[in-house]
Amino acid sequence: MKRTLVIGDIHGGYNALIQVLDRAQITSNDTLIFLGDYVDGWSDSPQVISYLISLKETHDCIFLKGNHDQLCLDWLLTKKDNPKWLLHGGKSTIDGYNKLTTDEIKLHIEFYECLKDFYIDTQNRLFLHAGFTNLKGPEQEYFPRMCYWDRTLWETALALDPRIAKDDPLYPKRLLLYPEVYIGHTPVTRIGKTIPVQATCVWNIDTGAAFKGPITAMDIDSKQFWQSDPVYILYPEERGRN
Ligand SMILES: [Mn+2]
Repeated sequence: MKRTLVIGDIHGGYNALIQVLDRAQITSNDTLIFLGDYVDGWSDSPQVISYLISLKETHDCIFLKGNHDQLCLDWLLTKKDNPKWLLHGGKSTIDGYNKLTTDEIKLHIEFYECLKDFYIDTQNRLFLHAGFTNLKGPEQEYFPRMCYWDRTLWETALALDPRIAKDDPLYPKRLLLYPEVYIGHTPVTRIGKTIPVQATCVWNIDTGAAFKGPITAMDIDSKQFWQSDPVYILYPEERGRN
C-alpha cells in the first residue's frame, strides 16, 4: 500500500520521532512529508537532522522549512547571536552543534538550504510550515518567509463563522484555493488539543512537541494518525521550551 504521511513539528525530539515513525510502521513505499521545525527545544536537534538526511536515502521524503530551521541555518552560516532565538530553543541547538564535526555541519547546512517553502501535490493539496498571506497563494507571496512564519491563515480558518458560505463574498479567499492545506507552527495545545485539528480546509498537525505534546504523523488520505508519547516524558531531565 502506498501512503502519504504528513509529520508535524519535531523540535529536537529525536526519541519521539523514532517512536512515532515506528508506530506508523513506515515502509519504503510511503511518501513522508515533513512540515518543518526539526530543531530547537529538546537536546537532540542535530540527531534529528542527521536522521532525516539518512531517511531520504530509503524513503520518498519532502522536507519543508520551519522558522526554527531558518534561524538555525542563519546561525550556522554567520555564528551571529540572536537573543530571541536563544530564548526560543536556540540554546539547546547550539549546545548540540558544538559536539558535531565540521564535515557533519557542512552536510546539515546543505540539508537546511534545500528545504522547501511550500509543496503542492498532484491533487492540489498544499503543505507548508506556517501559512501564507497572499490571496492568490504562496507562489505569489510577496514575503516568501511568511510560508514559515505566518499565523493568520490558521487564525482565519479557526475564527471563520460556519454560517458564511463558500460563495459568500465574505468567505476568506485564501481558504478557497486548495481542497486541503497542511500546516504546523501554531501548536494546537494552545487551544487545548493534542491531536490534529481541522478548521475549514486547514489541517494543523503541530501537536505541541516543543511543549507538553507529542509528535504526530497522519495518513492524509485516511486521516488515520499515530503519535509519540508526549515528548517531554522522553526527555525527563530537560525543560524543552517550557
Ligand atoms: Mn514554527
